[in-house]
Amino acid sequence: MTRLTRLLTGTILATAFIAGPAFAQTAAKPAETKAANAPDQKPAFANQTRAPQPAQMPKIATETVAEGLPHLWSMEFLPDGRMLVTAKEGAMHIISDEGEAGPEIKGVPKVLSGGQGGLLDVALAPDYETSGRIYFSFSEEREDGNGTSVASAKLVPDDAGGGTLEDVKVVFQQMPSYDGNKHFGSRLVFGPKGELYVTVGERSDPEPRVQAQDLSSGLGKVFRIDADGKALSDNPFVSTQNARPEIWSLGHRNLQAATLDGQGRLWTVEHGPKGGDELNRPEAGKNYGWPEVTYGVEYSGRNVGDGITAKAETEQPIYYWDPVIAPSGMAYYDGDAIPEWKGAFLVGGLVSQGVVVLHMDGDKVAHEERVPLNARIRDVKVGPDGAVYAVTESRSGSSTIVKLTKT
Ligand SMILES: [Ca+2]
Repeated sequence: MTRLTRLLTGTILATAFIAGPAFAQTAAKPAETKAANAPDQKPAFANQTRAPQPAQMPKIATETVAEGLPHLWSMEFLPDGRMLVTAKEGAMHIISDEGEAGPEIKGVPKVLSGGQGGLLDVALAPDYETSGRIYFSFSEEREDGNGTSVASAKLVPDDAGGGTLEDVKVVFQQMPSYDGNKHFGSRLVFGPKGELYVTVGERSDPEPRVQAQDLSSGLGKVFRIDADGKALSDNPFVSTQNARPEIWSLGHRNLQAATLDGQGRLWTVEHGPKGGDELNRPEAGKNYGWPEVTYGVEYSGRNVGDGITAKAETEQPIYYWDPVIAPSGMAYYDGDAIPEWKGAFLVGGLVSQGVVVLHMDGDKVAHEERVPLNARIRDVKVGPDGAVYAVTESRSGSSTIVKLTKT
């Protein structure tokens, strides 16, 4: 060992020692152990990726509560405790308390279910108990291509465990249309004032994806609309010339996970490139970077654009994953049944085949925990009983619903 190396080693050791208290909690190992796709990229702050596992992790038991279901995309609990589910091919069902899918709900509009398209998210209107109205997003075939659209309808359940959608109206269309079958998003989340956040994708291909930075395009955005699909008057770009007034935030890739936190604020997890999935708390008018600024690399292994991970006037993700988890649905845990998870985000992973639990410290991630479920997870919800429910999907096109409880 040369004297210089010794000196450097000494310096590093000394630094690590001095920094000890600040990094004390990083003694626990991160859940992720696989090599990064972009090992030269460095996080912008501590715990922006590979946060350590928590010291205390609950023992989780799993129970399949429904199986043999069609290929589901999303799930929502009805006020009576039954589940309302969407199937990618374009069907909607109510799952009985016994875990049986009821007859197909009538009146669901035709959806484009090829590729990543289909019947996507479903959400109950805030006044569902009196109005019966639901909102759902889907890939819509259009004359000039296709795109993600949002419809509203009145769900009228029947005694046979099925029901009918009445007064179906498409209230919002992501524009422009594009002739592709990838990156449709989407999730629907009602905010505390009844505003509806709609997340979409940027349609993936090189030509449309750059429009994530373009305020005149609806690709790669989070939207904020009212119950009729109109822009809210206090949206950030209502007075910006040529901007689409429904835009809330920009620079997103493919947003398939979104939820409110305990303060009623929107959080999202988006599919990034290879090694670039990210957690954000989208704020009004802010730019989340894609495709100019991102962690990760193209599927080919090449840089995305200039290969930069930070730039002025773009937001750093609160957290990112390299390798990716391939996020689907997410939920905020405010139940009591699993106390260790109180205040955590639960994110479904398609590729990671389980639920990712993000323990927060304010608006930063303190710990990342993984619950392996050995199945692609398409959606995650917290039940009225405080248990966590994960929707699985198989490559052969069927789904189950798995209940997670603390043992
Ligand atoms: Ca980003």
